[in-house]
Amino acid sequence: QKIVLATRNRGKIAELSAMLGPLDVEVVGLDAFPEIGEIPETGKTFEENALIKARAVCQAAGLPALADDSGLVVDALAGAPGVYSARFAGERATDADNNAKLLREMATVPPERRSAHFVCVVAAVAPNGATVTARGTWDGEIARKPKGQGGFGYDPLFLDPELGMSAAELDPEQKNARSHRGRALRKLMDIWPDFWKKISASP
Ligand code: ITT
Repeated sequence: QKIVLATRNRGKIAELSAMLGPLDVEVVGLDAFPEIGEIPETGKTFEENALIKARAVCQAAGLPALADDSGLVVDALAGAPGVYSARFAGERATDADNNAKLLREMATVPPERRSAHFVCVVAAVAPNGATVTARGTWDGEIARKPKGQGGFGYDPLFLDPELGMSAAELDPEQKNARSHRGRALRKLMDIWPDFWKKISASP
């Protein structure tokens, strides 16, 4: 059985692919479906957006699809950038643009108010309508300057207080073991057999 990974974010593709090994499914990338264009993420929650992406790709590809909607929630910024994390500095913003904006907005925030967390919701949808979602979070703090070369997105600015390292300083296995995406994926794996049974059932 095949499943389409409904994301164009290379960082997510690397992390999700590495963790999907145990599921005994063939993971197909969106590259195999050039006809699938931008999917408007109109939801107000991570759950809504993950489902929007998984449903759109499932319908277009005619195969089960797995989507990830994720982002950084910063307490001192009243939860921003949240579901707008990819577009924090504008519609075509790069990771560097977004990180620069985050540093600017946090410039005057004292150490004791720099708490934040990452959120990841993964959603899988099958052609017969079977649906499953799982959420993971990762608590940390926003650094004063970027550290580390690994990961993607806001990783160089996200400090894990227990390790005293940024997410970009962790190797991929260490990051997956602690991250919002790793936690969401492990929860998904727990409920996967049930979902897979529903996939083969008639609608
Ligand atoms: P797709 O919709 O194609 O999956 P996207 O990058 O637009 O790709 P999102 O809308 O879910 O995905 O935005 C998530 C953003 O949150 C992402 O671009 C990063 O900036 C940030 N983010 C999510 N997970 C992260 C992680 O593990 N480390 C660093 N930043 C992360």
